[in-house]
Amino acid sequence: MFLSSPSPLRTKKTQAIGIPIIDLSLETAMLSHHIITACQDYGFFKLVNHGVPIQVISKMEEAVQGFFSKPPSEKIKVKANPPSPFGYGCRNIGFNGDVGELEYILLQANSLSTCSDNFSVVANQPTNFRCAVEDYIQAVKELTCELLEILALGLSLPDTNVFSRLIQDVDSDSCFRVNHYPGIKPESNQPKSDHRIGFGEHSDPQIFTILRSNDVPGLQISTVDGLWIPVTTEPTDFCVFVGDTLEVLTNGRFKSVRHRVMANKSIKSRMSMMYFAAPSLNEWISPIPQLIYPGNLRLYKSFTWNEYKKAAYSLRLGDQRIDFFKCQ
Ligand code: GA4
Repeated sequence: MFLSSPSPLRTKKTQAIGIPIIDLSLETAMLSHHIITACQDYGFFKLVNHGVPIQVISKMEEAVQGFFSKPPSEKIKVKANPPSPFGYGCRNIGFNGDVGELEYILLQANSLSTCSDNFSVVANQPTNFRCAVEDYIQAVKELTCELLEILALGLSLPDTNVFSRLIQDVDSDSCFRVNHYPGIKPESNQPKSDHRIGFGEHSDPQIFTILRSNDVPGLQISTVDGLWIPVTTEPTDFCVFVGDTLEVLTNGRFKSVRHRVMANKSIKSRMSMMYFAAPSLNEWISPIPQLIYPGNLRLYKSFTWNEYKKAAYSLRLGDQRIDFFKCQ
């Protein structure tokens, strides 16, 4: 069901903003209608009753906590080696000078243990790390496919696998990231400014992002008219983000959501884990023909995911990279 957030945020510009909360256990026709509305209006929704077992989530959390609690000298051993972004990173985001108050691991989600990009991270952890990550990725991948099929159905597309087949591709370029925003040490003199950035404003380049975090706040999403809304999360729920690629595939009907994370102000660490569902590198991305019709002209050119990804890595985190792919 499409529930309104329990305590809607009141602002000067709008009366009340309720972040969409979607209950996956509801009946499909209603569900697809509500997911579509959320993707159109916010490019974002919270997902409850998603069916991913809590044990899969908590095993994953324990495994990554083990990694981040290692001394910096150990973590540095598996540091990302540009031009590959995969591995451990601290403060630096991408290759063009973006920074944030976090450390992270970024992994290829496909063929986790055999992919050479991941090798140093995965091979250096206890075996339970690999199993926990593999089980978690498998569960959120299945969930993502289910959501994408519900979307295609709701859009009345003749092929309900039109989106999900992109991430089921054996060569899908999906990735998995865990962000750790360290807590403030009680005795520290760190400035208490409200504007420090944990992860700067951006939209995700992929199709869909499935995020799960612990209960430490920080995530904010931007509305279409540029208001920032804080998103509170329950450790058992997921947040779903429309990425740039889904915006293009739906010819702009769904909007990729701009979001950011403010630096952690609490003593407890914030930990978030994201599955970024992406096509294979050589997949062509173009607006689906059924979503182009008189009065709704084609908005985006065709390009491969590889071209889009290259553009993303050549620009800054906050750039509107999708604008470079608009039709004249
Ligand atoms: C944002 C979404 C994912 O975290 C990510 C990020 C990637 C990175 O951190 O390496 C990017 C960023 C993200 C978008 C623009 C480029 C690429 C950093 C950056 C400056 C893994 C992704 O795919 O794009």
